[in-house]
Amino acid sequence: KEQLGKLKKKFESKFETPAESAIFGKYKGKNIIVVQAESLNAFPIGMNINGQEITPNIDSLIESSSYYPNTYLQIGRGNTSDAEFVANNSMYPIAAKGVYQTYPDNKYLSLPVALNKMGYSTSATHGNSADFWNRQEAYREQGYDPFYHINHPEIDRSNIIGMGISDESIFNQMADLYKEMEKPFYNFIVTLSVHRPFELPIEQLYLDLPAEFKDTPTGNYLQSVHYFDRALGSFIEELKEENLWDETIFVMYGDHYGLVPKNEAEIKKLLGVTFDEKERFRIPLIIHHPDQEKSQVNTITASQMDIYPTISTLLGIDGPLVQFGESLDLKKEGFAGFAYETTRFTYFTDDYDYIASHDGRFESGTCMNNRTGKKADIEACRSVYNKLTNDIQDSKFLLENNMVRKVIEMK
Ligand code: GP9
Repeated sequence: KEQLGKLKKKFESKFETPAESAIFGKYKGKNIIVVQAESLNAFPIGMNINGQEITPNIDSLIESSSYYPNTYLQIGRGNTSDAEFVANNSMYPIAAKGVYQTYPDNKYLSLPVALNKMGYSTSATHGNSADFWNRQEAYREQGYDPFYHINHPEIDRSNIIGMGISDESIFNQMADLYKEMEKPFYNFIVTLSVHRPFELPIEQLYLDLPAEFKDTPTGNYLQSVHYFDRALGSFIEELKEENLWDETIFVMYGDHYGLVPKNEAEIKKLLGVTFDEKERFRIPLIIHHPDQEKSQVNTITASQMDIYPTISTLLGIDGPLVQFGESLDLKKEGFAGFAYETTRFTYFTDDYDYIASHDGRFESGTCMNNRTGKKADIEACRSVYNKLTNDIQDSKFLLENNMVRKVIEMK
């Protein structure tokens, strides 16, 4: 009870900031479409090979959106499903088999739950079977209904790439379904076509890559990312044609890395990119506000758990809410913290990175000064480390004891 009281105060005081901000509620009542892009890292964004843009549509979306190029993934054992959880709940995913499989029946205060209370229709879309990552079960308490999956009666499953319905087809079908959807709506789309081993049908290999890329994981990955980019471009066009674009907050981010550590040498050789842990964890985050015409590139260190607070601030969702992340329109100190076993308590900030040690002791970790690229005195990393360990413990406590909603609702 005492711990709950403390946590309640913590979230209440955190919430005062968005409530007092000038942008709080600026886009109240607008639709929201969030695209969680499968296996999309940030490094291909803006890349050009032999005069061919890898992501021409994402590049042009950035030209009229807010772009956060230093955003980091925060998945745990639930991989794609944990990215969904983190972005929509702003909590650390500490769970033995991923949050959707470990705590599907908890009561949550996720973005769809909060929006539902505000009269939004809230749906999720994923072109794979409903039970993958236990989504069918988990989506009930996450607040998505309906869930458009591969066997949903309103979904056409004739166009398949790899693990499920192609991105092009699912985007197309959703643009059609929006016409009849009760407004305002929130639709969360989890894409699928960019998935290992990144093998596309020959008709979808649109890029003409140099010979040395042929049959390499890197070449196949870039082809897949380019395919996704095309599908996304057509989707945005359709939203514009249906006059939904200016009525909608559109968010797109990557869930986790696609290529893996064993591809590091090949990526360096073909693209000149150092695919170390930090680069591997870096994903794109783009937020297009209704009527936004200008690009705003914000290089602050951000993370997937900042997505929900950013959206809740723009929409003016009433709080307090349980959110460990921060609204990016208000965030002053860059920060991304990690809770997965192998990276637990590692964090990145604009100034310092702390790389946790395997023995778990703070002193045996490494504190790096990002300005100099050199090792710093370990003490420079201590206070942020303490905050992160506290947040991870609080997140774990709330999940294990099913207290997310209770902590806010208790008197
Ligand atoms: C499965 C899809 C992929 O439905 O979300 O999950 P992943 O293998 O990337 O975790």
